[in-house]
Amino acid sequence: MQKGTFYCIDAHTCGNPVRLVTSGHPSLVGNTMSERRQDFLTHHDWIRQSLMFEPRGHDMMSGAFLYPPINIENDAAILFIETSGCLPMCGHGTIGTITAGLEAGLIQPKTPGKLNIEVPAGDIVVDYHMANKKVEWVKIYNIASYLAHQNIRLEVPGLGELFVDVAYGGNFYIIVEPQNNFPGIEHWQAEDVLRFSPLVRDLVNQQVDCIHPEDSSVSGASHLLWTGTPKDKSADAANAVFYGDKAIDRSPCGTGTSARMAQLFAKGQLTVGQEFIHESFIGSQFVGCVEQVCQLGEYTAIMPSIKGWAKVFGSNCITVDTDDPYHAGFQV
Ligand code: PYC
Repeated sequence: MQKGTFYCIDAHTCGNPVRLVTSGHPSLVGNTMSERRQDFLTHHDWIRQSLMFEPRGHDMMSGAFLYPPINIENDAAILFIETSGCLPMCGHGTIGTITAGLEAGLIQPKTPGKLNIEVPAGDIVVDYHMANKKVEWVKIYNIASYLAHQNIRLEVPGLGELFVDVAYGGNFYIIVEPQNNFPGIEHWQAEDVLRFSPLVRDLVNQQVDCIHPEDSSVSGASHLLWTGTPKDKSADAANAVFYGDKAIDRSPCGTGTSARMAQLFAKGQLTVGQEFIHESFIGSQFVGCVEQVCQLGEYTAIMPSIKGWAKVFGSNCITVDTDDPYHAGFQV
């Protein structure tokens, strides 16, 4: 039995995949994209699993659906899908979705060069530049980001004592800076990130609560951001961002960069208007900036921006048919 047929545009943002699904959208219930995200997870999650997990996807697979905006003043809404679920916000996913959506004519901007976009984490503004029908860059003015916890002490099996911070940039990030038992990401291999990240994540979630002050459906430290010295001297810092069960972001990670800037700002190491060039695990870069300061509940937060690029490299039509024993996808 045919469960669904999904046309997709495949792209990558600075090396990390973005599969923009252009047909087969389930209609979603809810007054906000956050409520619609919950509705998707409750009633339609098989679509995410079939399109993101093996054999149709892989550990790093990440994608999105474009929807009409709930508020007609806005240009579009995005629902993110990836191996670990539906993220409240995804920076590389937004850059890829906007690039693919504009190039394919799926987004009609009310004002050329500027878009107002609804995502589950809130409303964001996007600037972009297009030349010869190609999007050259996308700049996201992201949601309010803040440092949630500082200096949490952990005892990590196989590693020892570790001190970490937790900051929010659209997802909650555990940020690990170089210290006694972590020499910096430039001295680690991918295997180290994959081995220790799930252990650190479990320990942090046992020790502290991470709940968004305005949306309790956004909770739990889900991502890790291991920091270090960049390979390229033009960058300010390097990272390896771990997400899902086995993924290291190939892009510098938009929500991770937002969380990192919020952490550095709160510690007096970044100021308003200052650029922050973030290098990914494979050496690609995003340019971040602390745009302004705001209040989010009890927290002093920042409004960050992230600028990057994406390339569309193909399209496909994926069928999900129950005569395939692996139609629901699997993870190993
Ligand atoms: O760019 O925000 C991001 C992101 C989240 C997970 C992978 N990339």
